[in-house]
Amino acid sequence: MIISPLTCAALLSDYSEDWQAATVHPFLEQCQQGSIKPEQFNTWLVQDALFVVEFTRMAARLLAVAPTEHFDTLLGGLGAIKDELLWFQTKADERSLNLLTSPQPTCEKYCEFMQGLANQSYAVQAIAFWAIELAYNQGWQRHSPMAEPYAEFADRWGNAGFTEYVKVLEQQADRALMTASEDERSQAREAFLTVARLEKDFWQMAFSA
Ligand code: HMH
Repeated sequence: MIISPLTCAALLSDYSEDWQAATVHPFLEQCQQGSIKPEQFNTWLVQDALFVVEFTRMAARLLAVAPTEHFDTLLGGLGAIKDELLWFQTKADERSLNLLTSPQPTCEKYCEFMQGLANQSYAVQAIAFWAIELAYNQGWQRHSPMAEPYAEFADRWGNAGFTEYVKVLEQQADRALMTASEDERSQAREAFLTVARLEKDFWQMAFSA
């Protein structure tokens, strides 16, 4: 029997075009140039704050099914998310934006996808979690340095420490995939592609505002 390995690196190379579309977008290009319109940026900011609330719950569910040796990295990630939730509130206050608002359909779809992962194995959840973090790490990094006032946003996900964290998430996801069934591997592929599509749609949602 030939065992076909699946790794995060293989997903990135198998679906490089999808990944490119998830991490390179006019929204980010115009943040870099400083030409993005405030209502476009503010739409992203509010919707992403709503996204991160649901992402926090996804992180908690991931921790709940993770092997003990993966706790340290995931708890560090949850600590960063705690900081991020407060930071989003501060950024919203600075711009007089109300975060108690409804998600747009694209944001809602992304949140539903994350909720649905609750029924999936640790390996599938770990792949999705890594892909979500990598999308922002690479998306913001590829468009750095950014014009003010966007530099701190680019740095939040593009900084070297976050890059290291995402690399450890990749190792943990790869480790989980080593013992995954064929079914789980195909669900992991599916989850990766869904993240890529939803990331592209999320930029487009803000850009179209
Ligand atoms: C849409 N994807 C989106 N928002 C985020 N904050 C991240 C990924 C990274 O956490």
